[in-house]
Amino acid sequence: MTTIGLPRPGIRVSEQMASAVSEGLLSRPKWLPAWLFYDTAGSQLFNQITELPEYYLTRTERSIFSDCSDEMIALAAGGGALRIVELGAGSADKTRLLLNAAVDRQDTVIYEPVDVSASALEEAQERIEREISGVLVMPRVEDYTKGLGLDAAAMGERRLVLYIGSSIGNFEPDEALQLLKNVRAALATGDTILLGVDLVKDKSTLVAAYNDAAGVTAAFNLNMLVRLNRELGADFDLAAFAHRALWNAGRSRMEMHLASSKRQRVHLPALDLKIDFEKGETIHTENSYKYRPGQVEETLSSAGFTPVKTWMDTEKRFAVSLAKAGS
Ligand code: AVJ
Repeated sequence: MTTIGLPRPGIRVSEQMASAVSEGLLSRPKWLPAWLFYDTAGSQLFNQITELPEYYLTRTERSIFSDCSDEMIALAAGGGALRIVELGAGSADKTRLLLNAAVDRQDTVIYEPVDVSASALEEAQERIEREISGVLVMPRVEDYTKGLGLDAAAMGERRLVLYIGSSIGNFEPDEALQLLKNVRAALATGDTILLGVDLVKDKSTLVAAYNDAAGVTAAFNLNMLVRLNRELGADFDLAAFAHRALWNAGRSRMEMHLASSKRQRVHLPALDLKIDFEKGETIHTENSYKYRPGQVEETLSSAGFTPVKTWMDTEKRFAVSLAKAGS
């Protein structure tokens, strides 16, 4: 039997984490939110994923930027000055290509990374101001999934919002649309968004990208349980859960799950919870939606943007779409 009671005093847990974990593990099927991946170890594992041979997303998007960033920046600027907002603090190296292109066109570029993590923002600010002269970093500690507040830009200055890396893929289609509508509402007519999305492709390429031979993605997925063990005093037996990656064609998404290899009970003392697992029962940890070519532009249009141009690699693995905030 699964029970829930009052959180045990003595273990400090954020309200957000406590409610997400108890809601998810008391649901059927069980789930945990993908944002839980990104503690310090998980962020390092994600950086390793981006360098794996099977994980084509990061290097494909980077190659699109290295070929086309000048054109992207010119179209976004439209002859004026640009200010660049990034949703998520950005692992910098793709963002750097765009910032360099902007610095080539104007003396100073204001870069506004938006992230919930103040430490991630500090790191990004330090690195970017050191590496690219001419960029002034103005970080914003904000949860952009709950709306976006931007100060008025200077006269004649346009904003370009970067939402790259297929981050939007973690959201359900209706949530993704709402997020883009919120971005539109924070912008002025003529401002632009650059959206990077992963595209539908053959199943074996997709599955390999989320189930690499070196096991880094498996470690990334299992790290969620390591985190719950540490932060909630839970007793997940890591050897009794296995990484699963599967392509859900009907919903056009890659899914990650953790499957229990036996019937077992897990205790989460910080939440005063006991959770039972059947043999083979799974915890759904992530969805990564894959778009059809053309679907990105449709979604942007529905959110109040006018598509300007979409760039893809020659194999049509990944798309970067620029769209203008309509009047
Ligand atoms: C950071 C959400 C784009 O969905 O591909 C990588 C995270 N999950 N491997 C993705 C992830 C498994 C990644 N995003």
